[in-house]
Amino acid sequence: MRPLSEPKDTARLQQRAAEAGLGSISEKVLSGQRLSSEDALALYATPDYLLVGMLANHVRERMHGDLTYFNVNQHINYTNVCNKLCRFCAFQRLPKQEGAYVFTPEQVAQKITEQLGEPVTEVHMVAGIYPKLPYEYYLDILRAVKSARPEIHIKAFTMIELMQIARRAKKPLEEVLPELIEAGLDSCPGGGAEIFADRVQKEGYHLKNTGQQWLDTTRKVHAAGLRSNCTMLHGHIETQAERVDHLVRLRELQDETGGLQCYIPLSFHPANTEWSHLPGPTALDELREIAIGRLMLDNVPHIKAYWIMLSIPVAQLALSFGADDVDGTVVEEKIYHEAGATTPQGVARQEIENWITEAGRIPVERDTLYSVIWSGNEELAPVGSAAPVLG
Ligand code: V47
Repeated sequence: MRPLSEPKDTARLQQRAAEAGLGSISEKVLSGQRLSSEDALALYATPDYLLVGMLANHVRERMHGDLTYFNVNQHINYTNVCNKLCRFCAFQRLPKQEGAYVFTPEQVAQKITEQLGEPVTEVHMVAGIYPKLPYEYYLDILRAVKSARPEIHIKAFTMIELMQIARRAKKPLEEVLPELIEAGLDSCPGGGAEIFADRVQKEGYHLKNTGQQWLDTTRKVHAAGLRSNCTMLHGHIETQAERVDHLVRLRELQDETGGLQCYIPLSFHPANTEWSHLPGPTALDELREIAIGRLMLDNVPHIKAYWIMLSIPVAQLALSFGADDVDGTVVEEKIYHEAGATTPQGVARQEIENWITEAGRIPVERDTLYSVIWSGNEELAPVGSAAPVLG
């Protein structure tokens, strides 16, 4: 097994980069310097995908060695009713549409109770925007989860949900967040960031928050003491320059707050959406997106290869293209499955451990805040410690 910080043969990497006209980018990567927007555009432009992956893998191994994180989690989507009409979404329903549902707090608690036999440490709870739901409903579903499983970590509510909750509370978010925390909220997921550029927001999801509102809301979440994740939905109508703009704005936010734990590039799945005519990204596009995310977001500790979206084989490859996390067991995923995902809706903990090992990496079970729960290598990642990040 390789040690966490083994010096790598960088000469071959440098030579390959020089041949591809990316010598100066490679030098920056090897010496730990920040890449510019122009560098990112050059990484998108090169046909040498493998080189981009090798550079990202260099950074991944510098930061995490072979350690690869996962958790035992479950998803609850408490309603699919939504008034935002996002063109990329297959999950949303109008209130009277067939298949529309809203879980009561009791039904939410029931979903948690059903998993009590499993070692679940996190519930990921997000949903559509249904204006009829009162402020109390959101507090009640948090309390329902905690009363069913007091020790579970609740990672809930994307920025648009938080904006809606504050609207229903008729109070500023700064006042609402402590009340949500009191009711059980522990952190926020990274979804809903989409692509920040106004052009894409106007064309694809004009009723939803702007990119600036997503960033401003996340800033408030971090100021309230919560950690969160971040995402970018790629492979639809956005340009490469708009992706770079998105990554740079995430990096600037992280310089300011330090509250982002993990970046997850989300591949657009077209089935059953208004953009079903678009092809969606290829596996190579997905791997390149993971790699460029790792290279650009030098201040975000973790890059997640969300296996539900990528498929397990592509997620395994992503572990050599910059990713050091694969999300978790998931249990009941709906958003991607409505949009044509053919992966299972959940896998056993042991399966994740096995396929991380098959990919030549060391599995480490973490909690939501990246404390080590179980370790495939106690020396490198002791149980109870914070996930090591080397540089
Ligand atoms: O917010 C919706 C996106 C997100 C589609 O924080 C779609 O740890 C592709 O955010 N094709 C939900 N994407 C998933 C998400 C997430 C997943 C795993 C971990 C974490 C985390 C966050 O999926 C939505 C939206 O941006 N989405 N529809 C679609 N058709």
